[in-house]
Amino acid sequence: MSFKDKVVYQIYPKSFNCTTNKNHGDLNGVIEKLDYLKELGVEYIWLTPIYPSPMNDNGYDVADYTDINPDFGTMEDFDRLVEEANKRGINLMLDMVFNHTSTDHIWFQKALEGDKKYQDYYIFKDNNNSNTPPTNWISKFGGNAWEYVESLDKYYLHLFDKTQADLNWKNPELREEIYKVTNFWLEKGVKGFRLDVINLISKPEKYEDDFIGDGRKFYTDGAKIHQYLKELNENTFGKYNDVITVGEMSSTTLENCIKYSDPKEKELSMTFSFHHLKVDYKDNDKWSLKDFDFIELKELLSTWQVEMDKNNGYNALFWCNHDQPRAVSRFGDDRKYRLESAKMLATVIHMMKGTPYIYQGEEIGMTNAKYDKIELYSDVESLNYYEILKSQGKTAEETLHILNQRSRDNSRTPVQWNDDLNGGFSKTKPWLSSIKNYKEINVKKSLKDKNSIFYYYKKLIKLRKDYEIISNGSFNKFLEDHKSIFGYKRKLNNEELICLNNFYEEKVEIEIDELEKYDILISNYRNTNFKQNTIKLRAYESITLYKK
Ligand code: TEU
Repeated sequence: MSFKDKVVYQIYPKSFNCTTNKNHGDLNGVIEKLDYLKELGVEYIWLTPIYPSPMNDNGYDVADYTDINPDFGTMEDFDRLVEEANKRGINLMLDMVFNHTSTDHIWFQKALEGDKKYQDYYIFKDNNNSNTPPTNWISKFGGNAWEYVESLDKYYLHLFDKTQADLNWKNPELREEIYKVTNFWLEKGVKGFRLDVINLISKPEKYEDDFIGDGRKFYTDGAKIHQYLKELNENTFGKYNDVITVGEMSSTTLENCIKYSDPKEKELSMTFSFHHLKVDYKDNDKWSLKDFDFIELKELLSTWQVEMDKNNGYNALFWCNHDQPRAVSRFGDDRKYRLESAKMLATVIHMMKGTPYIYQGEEIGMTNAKYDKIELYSDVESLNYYEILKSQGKTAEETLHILNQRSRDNSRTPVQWNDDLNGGFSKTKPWLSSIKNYKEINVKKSLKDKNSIFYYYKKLIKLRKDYEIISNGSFNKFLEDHKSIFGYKRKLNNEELICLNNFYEEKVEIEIDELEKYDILISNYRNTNFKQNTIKLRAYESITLYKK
């Protein structure tokens, strides 16, 4: 089965569409919008976690892997969703959080009661009267990564929130449980999995302090990771030839991603990596701002394109997800050139080799929330860092300014469906405030305007199906050192495609040999500025040329 000409749409159910009187979205809300997604042309939906959960990390703290969070609906709703999606040629991908569970999970609860079997499902370390955590590792959400349990006189490891306890993959019994869970969903007709921070599951033999970093070097792409993935594959989704998998790879390397996604290795179909989304981190620190480094951005994306392809790896392509600020606010201009820059950014990703992922709202050019009060933020990471940054001497105002750009809440706001109250998302006040611009930016308006970002995405999705060069052609760097254009070429047999994208407002001219031989495949301006062999690209202009 080839999935390489298909596009995935990510849904964050809590913020997608509400069909009850509550303040959050639900599964029926997804069913209600399937026709909309069919119109867009996507063939997979990735649902972020929908399982029972205390929701301290919005579902990434799973309390039961094989049930549905009653806030989102019932198992019947889920079955109906699979069926209704399938009727429209859409498959479902579920988000599996196998690095950790919620501390509300029955396994953890039994561990707390002293059950040794379940203690061995997690990573507990004796206190031994030391009263200091086993290592100095820092949790991804701030603070030390170990939590003390007085009743056991032990610490347990949590790389994320303290209510997200890391699982012990060394334990074969735990691994069997994970296979059971995966098979449960496969039997329900799920056709894909997104594996949350899966490259963190292989923990070290020895636990030691990290004197330079936050500890990640000891557990990222760990010694047994490839073995664990091969076994998971063999015991679960590897038995199906129509199931796709994408691993979320935190702080990974190209070499590892090649191995994770090389079909010969029988691990995963593709990987998400994040290096290109750190080009605006000052000193590699998410909470220190700087303008994005354009040359570095191009270099990273291009190198991953070339190297993954050369070595049989395969990329998941994306700018946006529920953890990232909106790309149009980050790399584009979300005011004057919102339309142009959103389309340009879309082109950059969709003309590359790999599987493109669209995050809800991206297809209409939704922007960052930029809340002006800390009370409006909800994400555990943002609230923790608000305190941490202030304790480091930043003023409340400075801290808010950082959250305006870096908070995960920026992209978690309710989808803007129309210009009714709350953007048509819900009748009651949503769990996270709608962005005020919903009157101008919404689905209803986009569907009425043939020039909208929505129809541009629709066209990109269709082009991938119609032109094999997009899914299969080789990738060649082009204009590598150019200060404002991100250009690349694709080749397949005698076909050639040139993708040109202006990342800035200033106009720029470039020369293309034998320009007259090319047609325009897609562009975000109505008419083009061609003169002999030169093209003048206007603000955020994107042009893709094609010749046969
Ligand atoms: O995210 C993993 C992850 O490390 C980041 O994207 C994280 O949000 C960032 O490093 C913080 O600065 C995954 C999920 O996508 C995220 O929503 C979860 O919170 C996290 O795992 C824990 O399950």
